[in-house]
Amino acid sequence: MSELVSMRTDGDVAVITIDNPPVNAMKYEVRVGLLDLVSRATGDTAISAIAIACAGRTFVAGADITEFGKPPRQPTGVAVIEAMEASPKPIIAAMHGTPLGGGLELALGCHFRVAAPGTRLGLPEIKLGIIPGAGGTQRLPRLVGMDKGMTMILSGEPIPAREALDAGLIDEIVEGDLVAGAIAFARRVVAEKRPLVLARNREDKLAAARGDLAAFDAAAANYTKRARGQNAPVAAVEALRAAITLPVADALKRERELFLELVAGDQSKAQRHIFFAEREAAKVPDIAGVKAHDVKRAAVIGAGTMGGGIAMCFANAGIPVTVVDTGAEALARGLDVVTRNYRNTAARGGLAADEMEARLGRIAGTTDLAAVADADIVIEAVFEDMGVKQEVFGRLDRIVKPGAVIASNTSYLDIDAIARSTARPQAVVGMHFFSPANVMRLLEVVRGAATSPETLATAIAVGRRLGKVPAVVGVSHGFVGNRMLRLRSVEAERLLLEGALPQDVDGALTGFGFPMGPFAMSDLAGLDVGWRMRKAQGLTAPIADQLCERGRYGQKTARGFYLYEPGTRTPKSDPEVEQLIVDTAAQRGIARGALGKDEIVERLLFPMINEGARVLREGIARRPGDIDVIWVYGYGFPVHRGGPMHYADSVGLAHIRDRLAAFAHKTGDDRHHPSLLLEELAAAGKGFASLGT
Ligand code: T1G
Repeated sequence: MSELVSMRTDGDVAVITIDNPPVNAMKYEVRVGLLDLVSRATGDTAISAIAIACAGRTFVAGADITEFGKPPRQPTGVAVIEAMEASPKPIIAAMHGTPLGGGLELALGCHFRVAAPGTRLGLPEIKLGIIPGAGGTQRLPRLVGMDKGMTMILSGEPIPAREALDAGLIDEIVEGDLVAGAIAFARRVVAEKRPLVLARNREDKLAAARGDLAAFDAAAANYTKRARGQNAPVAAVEALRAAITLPVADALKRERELFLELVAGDQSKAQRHIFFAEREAAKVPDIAGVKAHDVKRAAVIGAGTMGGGIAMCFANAGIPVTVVDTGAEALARGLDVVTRNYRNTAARGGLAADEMEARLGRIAGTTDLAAVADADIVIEAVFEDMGVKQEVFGRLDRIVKPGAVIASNTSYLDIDAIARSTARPQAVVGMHFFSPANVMRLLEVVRGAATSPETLATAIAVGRRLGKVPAVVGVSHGFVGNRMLRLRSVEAERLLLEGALPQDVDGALTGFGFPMGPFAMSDLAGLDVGWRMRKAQGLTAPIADQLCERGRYGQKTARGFYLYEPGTRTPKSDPEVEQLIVDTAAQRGIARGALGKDEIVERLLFPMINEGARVLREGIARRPGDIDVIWVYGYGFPVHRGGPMHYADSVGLAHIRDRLAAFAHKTGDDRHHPSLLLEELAAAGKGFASLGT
């Protein structure tokens, strides 16, 4: 018997309720309780039907992820589901909130499923580097068909109740009291003697896929070609293919084998690390319990690319936002880009027309700064220059109402210096969005020396409301992400002089799992952006600077490190660039030689990991996991490697220390010298994980 699962009866209907806050994860005690009560209700002659529901904010949101990697305890979720499927009495799942993973699989083991409006149902296991392991790959496509089943399992994205009803995943949407609705549904099933057809025995929805394996393989290839070295998508496709090629019992067995292999693998360990690190990154112990200000209105200063994207975030979250720009033309241009972005999304079917109009309706434009006086939060996104930002903050200080948060979207500059240009530095914080701001999930929240706990708590809460992953960092040039990126960029240029070509360096990183390499990324962002920044800081990049002097700014000029055919974004190598690299190396007396993929990866990642260790030691980042979350959500670090610090532990810090020492000897670059923290941990045979997540 378990405290976490209870049963009551409503006439001849047994109602089993799971109550395991915060998300009713199906941990061992829940499984024990469920199996016990389902058996009891099944054996009770006074009971004609069973409803399974959950207390709290959601139906079971999956297996308990904290149990993974530990010795499995019986009964498993599979055993509980098999017991339910053996029941001669109808079992109805009554779902609300987010029935996900093992929670939805539990419901798929029931005879019927009803849900409250607003329920979002999914199998997100792929995001944890695994596949559904309790029958989801077999039962879901049998209810919704292979196309939808494949989309849900390979994307890991949940679907809303209405869509689930239309697809046959649920049998009814219950308005009002969910459990009462489930009991009424159960009574109808009994009264109408409806046949108890298990999802696992449904074959009708798979007939089409069975008849066209080629179509299945083609659809599956669309997913696996984007796997970038991840094992789970490939395994998910194998399990789904088994659904249309093997008897269900064999296919279920194969699914379980694949699941157990993946859950024990390094990729899932890395992705589970990111799952929990993402939730930790926004936790700041010394402001625990501090109440965030309520934000009803927002304002964005600057209608450029970042300003427009940030405004879309607020509009998407239902928060009215005023965009201010000094020039009417710049303002109009910025708002046009926003409108075009929404229209493109709507045209691709990613947004309903009425929702698009609603979001556009929440965005107002003005050239009058006074219009932001009653905003609860103001985000400055003007030109990346200290003087310009201090001037803007000085003016905002005289306009914005007391108690409002004034944030800067600077990606490098000193938040304390910006705050000192106001009389209320406690209200100033950094909110560093990543481009495109309406797409990228990371938000570096920069805590200044004077930032008050309320201001920080508000910035974090707003970040979450905008659907971002907030990570709190301290003040340092480039904060955490860009500070580490600088090391990688310097090394990438150095590798060109030593013998690599842009496509070698980019290929090594995409082979490692990044979506794009440093040179293709620079061409996308525009080489002139970095050039301006370097000039302002008195820094150089031997090749990039010369490309800019030749007007090669990347995609926007169809020439950068690569060539781009008109209308394409496909990088093509350019002999002119290769000659420039060879000539520059010769001028600097650098002998060029062969560089292997592994050496290139080490040269790019180890110096930035070393800088990450410095960032930790200085307290600019609180936890190694924060750095991992920043790199996974802001810089495309492959999630199945867990971010740079988790990856470093998988390689071994002693190896990294030794390689860095060799790099330092070769390059003479002080930044290559193993940092103190790295030295200490390596000497102690420890990893970054020993510092706590
Ligand atoms: N196991 C353990 N802890 C969990 C958990 C889970 N499945 N889900 C959430 N938590 C913790 C989380 O760490 C946090 O803790 C707190 O609950 C609130 O979460 C066999 C094997 C449900 C949409 O992948 O997506 O089933 O930080 O902050 O924003 O096939 O949590 O407070 O200490 O995220 O409202 C599949 C994972 C598992 C869903 C709620 N299920 N969870 O979001 O709250 S694999 C998932 C979520 C599986 C089977 C396989 C979200 C949420 P703390 P939160 P939220």
